[in-house]
Amino acid sequence: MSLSGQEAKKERANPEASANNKAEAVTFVRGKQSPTPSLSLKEMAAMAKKLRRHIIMMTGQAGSGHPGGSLSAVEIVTALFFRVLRHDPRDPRWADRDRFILSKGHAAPLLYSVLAERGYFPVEELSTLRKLNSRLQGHADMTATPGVEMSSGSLGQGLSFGIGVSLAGRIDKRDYRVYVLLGDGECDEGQVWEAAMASAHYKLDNLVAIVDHNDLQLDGPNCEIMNLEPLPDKFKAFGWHVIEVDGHNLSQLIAAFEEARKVKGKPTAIIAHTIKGKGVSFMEGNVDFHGKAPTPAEVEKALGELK
Ligand SMILES: Cc1ncc(C[n+]2csc(CCOP(=O)(O)OP(=O)(O)O)c2C)c(N)n1
Ligand SMILES: [Mg+2]
Repeated sequence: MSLSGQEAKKERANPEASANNKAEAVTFVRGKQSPTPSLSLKEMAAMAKKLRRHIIMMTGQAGSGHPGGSLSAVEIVTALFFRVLRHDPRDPRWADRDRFILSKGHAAPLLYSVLAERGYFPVEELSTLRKLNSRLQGHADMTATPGVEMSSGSLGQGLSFGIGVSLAGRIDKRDYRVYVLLGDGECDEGQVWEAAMASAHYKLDNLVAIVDHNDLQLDGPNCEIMNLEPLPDKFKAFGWHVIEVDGHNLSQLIAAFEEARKVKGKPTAIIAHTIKGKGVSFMEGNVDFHGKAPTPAEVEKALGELK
């Protein structure tokens, strides 16, 4: 059952009463009333598998879309949406919510999967991906879909957008945090580095950039198309606190987000080393599945591997 914004506000005013009425365990993050389900690592790993299944089924049914870069960032969004973010799916525009901005907008199936599982809209709606009149288009639309913070798809813009949201929080004296997910190929865009420079200039310690460092972009390896390395040193040189993690390790991701929370006076970049197509043998490290949907036979095979 979904609650209206008004009811959701009432519940937040009396969180204990509402928590008692819920089957799920509720954690109150940073002293605020955020119904964040406290999933164990094991439950989060199961959730990650579920998201991968959604991504395969959605792109398979649509016959188009971007499975590779959606699969590589599954653990990143699982950690964020099921452990880190202070947010309330019943009230997507809550002014104090933490913001998750998908800059690599082609990974919309990833965003839709986690939003649906977190309760922003029904899971059944995922099957409408890329269909006429669906609110789940190939690239996300912040005016149509609850939980989508930015309309993205044109690469390179999300970090700049994040700076605006982060500065607004400072001006409004709100303590929300801003998380921006970038692709590594996306970091070829000059705008990313203008934003990197500005984030450090404004000492945006409420801003975290996560780079899904899967070493591949649309049609080949980064090192052949535009060498990014040494990526961590580049962010450091721009004045960022940098953390490198295995982007498929939920404990490392959660620890990195906690570390970022404690950093003062500078933004944090989490370089998440990942595998494009992670979880499906014939998609892993295979650039062909950047922007190609699995065939019905491939869907079946992939789902068989994701049991
Ligand atoms: C400005 C812009 N240029 C080109 C594209 C086409 N495009 C879509 S995805 C992509 C590759 C992105 O690679 P990466 O950021 O590494 O994404 P991932 O590997 O996570 O899928 C490109 C070039 C685009 N969406 N926007
Ligand atoms: Mg990439």
